[in-house]
Amino acid sequence: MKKLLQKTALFSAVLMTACVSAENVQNNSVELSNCAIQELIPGAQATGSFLTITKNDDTPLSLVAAKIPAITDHVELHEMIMKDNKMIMSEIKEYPLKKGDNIFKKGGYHIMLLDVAKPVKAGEKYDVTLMFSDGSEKTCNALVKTVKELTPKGMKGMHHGGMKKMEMKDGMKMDHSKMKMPAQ
Ligand SMILES: [Cu+2]
Repeated sequence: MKKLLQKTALFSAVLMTACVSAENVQNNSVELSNCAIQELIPGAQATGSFLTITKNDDTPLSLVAAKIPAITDHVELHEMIMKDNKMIMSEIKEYPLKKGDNIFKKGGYHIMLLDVAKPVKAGEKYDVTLMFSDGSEKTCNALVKTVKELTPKGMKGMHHGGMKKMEMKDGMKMDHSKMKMPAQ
């Protein structure tokens, strides 16, 4: 019985998703800029996407997911948190947008591309689609940039403590094997 209920719930979820994507409503209250994806470091299977989401009004809206189908089907929203004195990446289910600029950048909130099975090289362009809590979407065409280009200026000079560890962790295959999420 429990299994049947689970199946029914799953089926409803699939139906709801299908409805939302069929409508494909574009969100008019947000603008996307500085859309970028970090090049894939040889040997790595994960990288990040960064951008600025500018919210033009006060209506409550959260970023709930992102899609980059030309690169991978496994995309997550991530934040950086301090754990045991180290900066580590952690998945978030939603990001409530504030009015004005919401900045996703290396070392902070970011869109994580996992299980990447193809090269992603500087100069290429890929669509990044953001999905919001009201069922709407917004797409930007992101330019692939080098690690150096995407590293915030303040981070480069920091050679001590957690920031360096964080910089080294970002985008490396090793770290993602440790952060397996339960299947949803
Ligand atoms: Cu991440």
